[in-house]
Amino acid sequence: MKQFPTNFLWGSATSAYQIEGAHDADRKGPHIWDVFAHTPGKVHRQENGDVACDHYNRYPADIKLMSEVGLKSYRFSISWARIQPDGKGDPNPAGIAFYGKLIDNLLANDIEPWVTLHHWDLPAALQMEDDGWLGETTSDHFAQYASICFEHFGDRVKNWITMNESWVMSILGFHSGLFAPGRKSADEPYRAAHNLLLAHGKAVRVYREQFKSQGGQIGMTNNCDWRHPLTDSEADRAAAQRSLEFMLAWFADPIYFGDYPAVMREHLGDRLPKFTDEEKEMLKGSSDFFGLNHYTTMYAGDVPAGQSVENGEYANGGVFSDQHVALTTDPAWETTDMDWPIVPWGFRELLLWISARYQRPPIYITENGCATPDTLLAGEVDDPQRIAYLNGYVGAVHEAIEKGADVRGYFVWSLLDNFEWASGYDKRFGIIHVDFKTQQRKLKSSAHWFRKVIERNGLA
Ligand code: PNW
Repeated sequence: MKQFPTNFLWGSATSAYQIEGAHDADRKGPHIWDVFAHTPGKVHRQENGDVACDHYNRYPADIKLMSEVGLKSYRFSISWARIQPDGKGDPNPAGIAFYGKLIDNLLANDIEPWVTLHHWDLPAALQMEDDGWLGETTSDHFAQYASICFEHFGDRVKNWITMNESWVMSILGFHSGLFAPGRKSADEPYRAAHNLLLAHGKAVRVYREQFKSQGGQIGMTNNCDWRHPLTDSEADRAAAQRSLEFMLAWFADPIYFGDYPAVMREHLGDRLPKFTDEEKEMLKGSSDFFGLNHYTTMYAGDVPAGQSVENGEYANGGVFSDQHVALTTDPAWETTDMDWPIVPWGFRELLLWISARYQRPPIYITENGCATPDTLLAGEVDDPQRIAYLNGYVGAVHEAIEKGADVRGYFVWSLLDNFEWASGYDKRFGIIHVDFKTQQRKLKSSAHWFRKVIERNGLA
């Protein structure tokens, strides 16, 4: 029996746009994902989050299901455009009321709320008027919005996450253009990332200066794959290290050390924005915990300077060329429905890498999970692939804890099948099946498996 620490937190995670629906209810303003999804050609089969899981109306029933699974905590995100329809100014009472009821209902069911302030759904007005995350004023607006949330919910919410996956927002939003706002640029990802970091820093400053008495904790969540050296050569080992620094240390180094990794400053020169001394001071030590989302692993191979990596299988110019790294996978690895390789040991390696680099921070796994193509058989979803994935990855977390990492919680992605961004509704990440036509829910076999893990506080 693999037993986890007594107070280990077991939960599930979602985000506002992926589950809420009610896209224009109660004065909610449009955000960049509303606009992006309604732009032809951006989302698989032209799907969108207008209705999604209708969680905005069905949250009480969804919380009952969480109880049934035995979840002790629930990570969800607040939609900024419900709180401030144009991203600025006075709060919208209906938005405050909705999240207030959600939080109260969770607490009444003994489920601890973990709240993400920004899971990609930037109010569209800020995109138009302030140039979104490329603009210098958006981070101040974010701190204002965060302050409203602390003021209205901080008496009951003790765990705050400022940003979800700044890497995804920067790279998929500003390099590949696959996600909102759909831009394709070599330099903009670095500028967007810079403003996301400043926004995080400013929100944390507000929390610590004005809401300290609430006694909560606040941090950032970043996503990272494991990057394994393609060969044992020194060049490939350095390439894997570089790749991790370009993916994770890009965001974590400023928060733990006050500045970007040296290797990024060297490779990028003036293309990488600089922090002032004051900003470095503000950022250093600005997370009470290390939020980590993890899904997969790839090999990293060295690409000598001057040689293009445009043709690599996964490496495709811009930020990937900047690193001089080519990413590949092992064809023998099984993959999920997202085509992401299933490599549990990579999770252990990544947790140990984080633990070593940042002096053993408290880590919360704020997302881990997989997409599998579910079919209903006699009304039931048996999803042994998801159970095998979760069993392997939760096992890897256990190994990392045994080897000294301070991992304190695990949130499965996701509670419900939901709107999987550019992939639409095809990709099913939930431990609870959702029929999007009837909005019926059904616990999958992975939910029953997870309930047992939670009850035993560990793996059999
Ligand atoms: C995360 N990548 O997204 C998000 O936080 C969730 O909203 C999402 O549903 C989940 O993971 C599954 O995709 C990611 O390309 C999207 O590396 C893309 C990547 C990583 C995470």
